Amino acid sequence: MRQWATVVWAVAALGCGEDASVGGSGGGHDDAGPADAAPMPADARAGGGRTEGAVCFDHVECAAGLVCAVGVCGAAFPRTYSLSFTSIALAETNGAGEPWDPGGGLPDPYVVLMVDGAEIHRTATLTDVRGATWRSPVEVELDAGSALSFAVFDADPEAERDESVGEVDVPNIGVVVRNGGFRGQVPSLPAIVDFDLSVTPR
Ligand SMILES: [Ca+2]
Ligand SMILES: [Ca+2]
Repeated sequence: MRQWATVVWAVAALGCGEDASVGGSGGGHDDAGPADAAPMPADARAGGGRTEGAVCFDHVECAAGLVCAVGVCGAAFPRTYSLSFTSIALAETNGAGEPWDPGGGLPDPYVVLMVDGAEIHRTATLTDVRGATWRSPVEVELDAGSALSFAVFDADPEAERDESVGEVDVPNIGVVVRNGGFRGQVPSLPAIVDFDLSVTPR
């Protein structure tokens, strides 16, 4: 049986500037697997009751199970979404508390996005930066059972392989699409100070 890591996510809702902290609970952490987040409550952005086809400006105005896509409430799934891993901020040292590069250089981050375990996008690798931003959206069809995850790496061209900073499972995709994305911290991965994955319906 899968065990959830004990985590607390700080998630900012897109478009309205609100911050919502969601507390998680659970048992031990499976060190071999990706970092998990506790599922957010399904009614986190339950909000309004506008039905399919109604005009909208924000997902929260649409009834549960719908998103506001190009100004009209429509079924959240299945639907094509634009995913964009827009930024990451890394700590001064890696997860082991050591310098990112032999000799003390800054990290060289890139991020791999996955749906159901298959890579769908890889950002460019940026050199010697703790804070990275990208503009490289990718479109992908998601359904209610899609498993979205991402893996963060520090490129180490002189090493045998790039350094894995961590892998994160995105919880509760139905809530994430209505929040417009997934962002915050990964308490079980202290080397990741902040990240922002934007999810926009097409
Ligand atoms: Ca470097
Ligand atoms: Ca490096």
